[in-house]
Amino acid sequence: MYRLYHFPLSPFSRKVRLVLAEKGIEVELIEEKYWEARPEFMRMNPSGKVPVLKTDKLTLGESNAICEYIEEIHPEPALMPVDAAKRAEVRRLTTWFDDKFYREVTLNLLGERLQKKVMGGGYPESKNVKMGAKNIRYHLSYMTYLLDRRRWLAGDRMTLADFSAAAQISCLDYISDVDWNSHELVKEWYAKIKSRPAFRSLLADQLPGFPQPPHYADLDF
Ligand SMILES: N[C@@H](CCC(=O)N[C@@H](CS)C(=O)NCC(=O)O)C(=O)O
Repeated sequence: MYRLYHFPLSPFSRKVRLVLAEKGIEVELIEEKYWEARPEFMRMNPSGKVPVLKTDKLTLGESNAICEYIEEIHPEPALMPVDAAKRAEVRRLTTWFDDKFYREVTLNLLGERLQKKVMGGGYPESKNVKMGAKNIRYHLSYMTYLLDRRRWLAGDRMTLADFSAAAQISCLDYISDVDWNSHELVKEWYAKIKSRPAFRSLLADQLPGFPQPPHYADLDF
């Protein structure tokens, strides 16, 4: 039995939820307000970050450690290629979205517009929001470059890199910060991934005080 301590609009939690759902693994979701630093949660993961996966045998933090653990225990359907060079490309892009995209885009947009309010951390800093809005264009262009050459972000098969990207982008789509009209290939890619059964639970997420925009759960957005 798996239990996942998560936050609905945490991209890293979303990536793990997508991997579990894609592999058809049942999970009990426990919403964790990580900024409250609950002592029991801090004991489980001294970094104080979500997600944390708990099984009968272990308690594990760090989304990629969790995803690769799940991949090894439940190899089908595979989200990592067999070939070492292809696996390296998946890891490069997973890190791109978890690190670069998260710092340059997600923190500046979602962090300012939503996380600050949810955590009671004050008003959005407009210079950060502007920076996030500028940076997302660069990232969507890079995704377009990749998708012009490949069916999925890291190659011809869907991998963890696609879930890593979709997890970040779905959070920004929840606050209507993705300009779909200017990035047709990214829109097609997102429509494909969004229509997978694994995405359903993310599309049902509701954050009190932040209603979903109508297009968010619409598969023909
Ligand atoms: N590298 C971590 C990042 C997780 C992360 O930053 N989660 C955020 C929520 S989206 C968090 O818990 N932040 C709390 C903190 O940084 O103290 C992972 O991949 O799991």
